[in-house]
This record gives sequence, C-alpha cells and structure tokens, in this order.
Amino acid sequence: MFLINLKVMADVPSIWWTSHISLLSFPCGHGQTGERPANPALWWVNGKGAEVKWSFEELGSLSRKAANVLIKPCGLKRGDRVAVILPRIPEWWLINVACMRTGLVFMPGTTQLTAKDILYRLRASKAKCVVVSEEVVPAVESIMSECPDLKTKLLVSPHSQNGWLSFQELFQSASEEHSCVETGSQEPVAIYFTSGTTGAPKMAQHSQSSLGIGYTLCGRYWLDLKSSDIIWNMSDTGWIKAAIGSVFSSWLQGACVFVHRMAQFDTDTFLDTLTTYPITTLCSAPTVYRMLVQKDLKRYKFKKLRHCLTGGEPLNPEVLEQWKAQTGLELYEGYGQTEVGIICANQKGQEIKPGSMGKGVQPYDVQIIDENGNVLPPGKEGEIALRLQTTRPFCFFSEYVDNPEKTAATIRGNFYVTGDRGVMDSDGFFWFVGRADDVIISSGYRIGPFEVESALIEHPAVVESAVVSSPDPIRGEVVKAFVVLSAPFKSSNPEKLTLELQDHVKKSTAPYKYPRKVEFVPELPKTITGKIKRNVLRDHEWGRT
Ligand code: BCO
Repeated sequence: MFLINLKVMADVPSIWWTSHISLLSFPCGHGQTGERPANPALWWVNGKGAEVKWSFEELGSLSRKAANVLIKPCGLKRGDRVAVILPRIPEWWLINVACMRTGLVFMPGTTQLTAKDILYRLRASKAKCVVVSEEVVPAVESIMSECPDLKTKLLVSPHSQNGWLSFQELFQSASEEHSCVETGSQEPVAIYFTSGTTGAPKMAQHSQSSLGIGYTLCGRYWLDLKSSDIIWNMSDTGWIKAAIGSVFSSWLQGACVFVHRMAQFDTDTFLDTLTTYPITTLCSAPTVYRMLVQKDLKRYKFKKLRHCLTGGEPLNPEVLEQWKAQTGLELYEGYGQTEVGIICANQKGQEIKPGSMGKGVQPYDVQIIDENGNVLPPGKEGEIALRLQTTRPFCFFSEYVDNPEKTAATIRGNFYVTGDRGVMDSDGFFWFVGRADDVIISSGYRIGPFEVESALIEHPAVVESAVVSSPDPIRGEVVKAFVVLSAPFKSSNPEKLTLELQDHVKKSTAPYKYPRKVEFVPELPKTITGKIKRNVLRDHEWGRT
C-alpha cells in the first residue's frame, strides 16, 4: 500500500517526492539535489498568443481547487467515474490531477467522439459526471436522457449553459484547501476505451499503481527526462499516450509538459513550434514524422530539441533514416498498448536496428510465444507476449471492466498476449509483423473493424461490408471498406457515393475511423457458415497470397 505520487508531488517540495519514489526502489537519477525544477510544470500555448505557465506549486493549488469543485458542487464521491471529453486545454490537466486527489476514476475521450460514442461510454461505465467543452455539449444533450446514472454535467467554457454547471464559475469560488484521499495501490485511477476485433470498445481499467508508478520507468529510460527537460507529446487527450507523455512519466521526472492547443494538425505550425519554443523532447506518432520528412527540414533550426520519440504504430526504417539525415537526431521508437504501457523500446545509449522496435523494457519479460503459450526461439514468428509472475506486473491494467471473458482471453498459460505478431532476433531485438486479429492500426489509432462496419450498415446504400487495413505511405495503414450495395444504389456514381459513405461514418462514429478507401463489390468472401473472411480481403490489399 502506498500513497500515490502526482497528487502529492504537486503539493510538496520536490525533495520529498524524489526521495519518496526512490524509496520504492526505482533507480536513482537526477533531481535528487532537492532543487525545484526551474521549468514550469505545464506550459500551454494556443498558437494565437495565449499562454499558460504553471509551476508545480500552482498546479498543486489549482488542482486542489478543481478537486473541491468535483467533490462539493458536483457531489462526486471516491470511486465515481468521470468522463472527461476535452481538447488540449489546461483544465484537462487540472481535472486529471483533481480526480487523483479525490479518488475519482478519470475516463478521457477524444473530442472526435460522436453522440453515439458518448452514449455508449456513459452507459457502459455508468459515469456519474461528464466534463466537456462547448463543442461537445450538443452531442451530450442529445443522449443524456438515455443515461440514468449521469448526475452531473460540468462545462469548461467562458460561457455558461442552461442545465450545466460552469467549471470556471465554481473554480473561482472554490477553496484551495483539500486533503488527498489515501488511495490503495489497486484502486482504479483511470479507464480507457480500447477497440478490438468484435463488439464495442472495451474498458481497460488502470490502477493507482499501474499508471502512477508504472510510468516512472518509462519517463526515466525511454523518454530520458530530467527536470530541465521540456517535453512536447503530441497525443490527443483521449489516449493513454497522453497519460504517459503528458502527465505521469513527465511530471514524475519533474519535467515540463509543453502543450500546443492546435485544433487541427498542421506540419508548418508544428515545425514553427519546434523552432520557437525550447522543447527538448518530442514524442509523436510515426505518421507525423512521415509527414514531416516530406518537408525540407534542413531549413528549420530547432531551438533545443535533443531527444525524439515515436510510438502507437510501426515506424518504417526509411523515415528513421530520413529524420536523422535531415535533423541529425535519432528517432527512438517505443511499442506498447493501452493495457500495458510501453513494453519494448529503443532507448538512449543502446544500439538501434532500423525497423526494430528495440528490446523489452523494465519491468517486463517480453517473449514471442506460439498458440499453446510456448516460448519460441529467436527468428521464429509468433505472438508478442509478456510473462506473468505470481502477481500481475505492477504496471498492468487491472481488467476490462464488466468483461471477465475478454480479460481472461488475454492470458495464455503464463503469458499476457498482446494480439500483435512479431519476431525476436538473436540479439533480443523485437520486430513487429502485424496484428494477430482484425484490428486496424492507422496513424497511431487502434480501430475496430466492427465499429466501422456498424456505422456503414446504418446507411441505406449498404447491404453489408467488410472493413480491413490497407497499406498507406503516410498513415502506415488506412481503413478500407468493401461494400455490397443495395439495389437502389447499384447505379449510383461511385465517387459521390464514396464521399457520402465517408461523411456518414464521420457523423456516426469518431471521424478518425472513417474508411479512407472504399471499394464496391458484388459480394464478400465468406466461410461455409457465412462468416465474412476479412483475412482474404486484407491479404489481397497487402499483396499477400
Ligand atoms: O484526413 P482528413 O481531413 O480526411 O480527416 C480527418 C479530419 O479532417 C476528420 N475530422 C476530424 N474531426 C471532424 C472530422 N470530420 C468531420 N467532422 C469532424 N468533427 O477526421 C479525420 C481524422 O483523422 P486524424 O485524427 O488522423 O487527423 P489528422 O489531422 O490527419 O491528424 C494526423 C495525426 C497524425 C496528427 C493524427 O492521426 C494523430 O494524432 N495520430 C496519433 C494518434 C495517437 O496518439 N495514438 C496513440 C494511441 S495510445 C497507444 O498507441 C498506446 C501506446 C502505449
């Protein structure tokens, strides 16, 4: 049992929390001089002149105020689930820490979620509170009558709305006095919705131990952070990568988290930001680096950049080499999952084999196993798996909430199976091969084909569809839909109908899932029992026999 650290470290001199963490037997590093980091804890800009800088002390007092908002006017109690659908605004960080202080379970979601996605999340989780920005209000309003457990709607906006509590107003009058709840290591801290081959997204629950302590190692070794560093982690607030790079791993090292509000990704703004601000550490999806190396990077002088990281999808060796040739900087790939964090990585000081995602990282024992749970020798392809000791590794997710079958399905013998296929070479380097199931990894997003097929079938033109991955030079892979048309649409203009279907999917579910490729086919390949053979279509797309 231990008290968890971020909520505490925001309150007390850094000497306390560095020694607290080393008490937990983590390797000692920097920051042990007891000096407070010179950098702010959070440095936020919106690209239009607005800027917020909070020291760790300010983060402490402001998050105590935010905790009082959640507990008093919102009436939330320890263990309640809070859905937080906010863009990259400073309040996201405050509410995140406030949930830790109060023992509330933080459930982040991207602002790309549609009303249908939000309805599913609120109902499945029985969330007591939803926290949103103005643009998400209409979606919540349209479905809240179907969410009997939802008690509180909190709006983060300078404008108030009928039926919504105003975070800004309540925050102004909230007290700075708040005592942290003393949470246990296995108490839930966050829930992430994660897509699989079938059904709706599962709720992967993390504990105080898995996020709070698990990511210390990642901050120290993969991100190589010190209190003098300023890290810009591009990930949207809805993904675990935001928890890794923009909260736990960074702040536990005393590093400054840099945030650019950037509503729409744009390479010019991105590169200007690196030349304007003293960012030392950059973490972004391979798709972003693929977009960046299209530019003449030698024209840009990055102010302080020293360490570049990537993850969320496989990185191609050409991009690593082009990035290095143009910037002089290595690109360190990390491989992981929402459920288990970073499990393999190229780390500073170690050899990098272009195309490999590095070696297994502490505290994991990463192996390649066969379908019976036997460890395979180097060079043999199998499933990437993590060896389980008598207890689950402390940085593991706790379970898929209300889904013991899916939780159990991740275990094979003495191993947790990732669902990814790979090979380990004789030097212990891991090489990604692909998903063992039908999940699509596009631009760093994990997309379940069933979710896209369910959206497509709502359209009157679609009799049935099969959604698979298809190669793409920028996004690694993209969503491709094979669609069988209903009779009235068979003679429609294919280009026009493609756009209509794409638009329909963007409205039905989070737009990042929309099929960037659509092919109309007379029928889909099926087994004799009538099950669609997605693998046949996928193999065809990837030119495999
Ligand atoms: O590309 P299009 O323009 O055709 O479509 C885009 C958007 O325009 C569109 N869209 C967004 N909001 C919309 C909308 N359309 C209609 N209505 C709206 N309200 O939808 C498409 C969204 O695609 P996107 O998000 O990929 O956009 P974009 O601008 O191309 O961004 C590129 C990236 C690379 C910045 C973005 O894909 C990205 O952030 N990728 C990384 C995702 C990530 O962080 N993954 C990590 C997950 S955690 C993990 O892997 C565990 C590791 C331990």
